[in-house]
Amino acid sequence: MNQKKISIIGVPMDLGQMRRGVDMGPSAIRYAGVVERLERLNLNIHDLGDIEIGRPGKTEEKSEGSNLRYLKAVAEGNKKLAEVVDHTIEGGSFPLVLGGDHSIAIGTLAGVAKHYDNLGVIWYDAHGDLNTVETSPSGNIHGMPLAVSLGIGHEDLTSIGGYTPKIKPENIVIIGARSLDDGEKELIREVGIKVYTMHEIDRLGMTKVMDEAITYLKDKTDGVHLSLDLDGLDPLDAPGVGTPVNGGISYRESHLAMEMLEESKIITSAEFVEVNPILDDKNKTATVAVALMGSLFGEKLL
Ligand code: Z70
Ligand code: MN
Ligand code: MN
Ligand code: MN
Repeated sequence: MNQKKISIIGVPMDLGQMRRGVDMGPSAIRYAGVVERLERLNLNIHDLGDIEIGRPGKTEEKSEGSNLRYLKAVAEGNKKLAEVVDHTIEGGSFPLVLGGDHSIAIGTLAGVAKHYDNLGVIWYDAHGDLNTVETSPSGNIHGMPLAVSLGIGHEDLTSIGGYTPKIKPENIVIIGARSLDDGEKELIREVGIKVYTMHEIDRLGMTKVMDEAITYLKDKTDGVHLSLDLDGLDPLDAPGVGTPVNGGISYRESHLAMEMLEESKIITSAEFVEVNPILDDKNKTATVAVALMGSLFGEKLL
């Protein structure tokens, strides 16, 4: 039988934001049983281990004339990640990337997008991650990866993989947004990104939101990357994240979303990010992440 091959890639990155500990996310997710869970689905799982991420000291936080934190080490780590993701797809395997903070989406998308003419992206997140050097309120690179992938941002980041942009605004759907900065709102309107905020999720229901998102992406894309930030979920269900925002997507709605994506067969790569075991409650958030991966890869209730 021709089994679907999945390659797990850990990225112990915590330099894209201020809360240390999210570098332990890949360990926490492995401890929560990701390999065993997916093996039960009769998938061919390869755990490629972790990408090596530099450990710069606090004094190396700001580099030459940039307000971006740990720019050099974030860029270096993402270059390595892009290579591994690229070779994973070349080898006919589905890349499943485990974060680490959301700055790693820069490398994941750099490795994925070169394999598609029109890559779609589902950005499941409380945030837009659409800040630029100019608009960022924090200097934290995990607030920038979607903008960087659109080709907007610091050149050391947009140039990763040797091409830019990675994605087009009309191929992006953001789901779960409830904490957008002014500059991000402006960019969303300016370039035209489809966003389902919590308002639309409550008004339409997750079924309609996912039906619409899938229909929106299906015909115009030749692959879709799922970038799932655990802070898209409500902090009651996923407390182990650096920037929890109340009023989020529930555990049940998130399972439904994953099940609908699985039925649609549109997802060609995925990453689960921002799991911080230091801030968590007995590895609850990593366990939720693994459960969602189960649904994304075909686990059924009956
Ligand atoms: C804010 C910033 C952010 C994730 C927080 C927060 C960004 N917009 N992203 N948590 N995953 O600093 O740019
Ligand atoms: Mn190569
Ligand atoms: Mn994010
Ligand atoms: Mn977020």
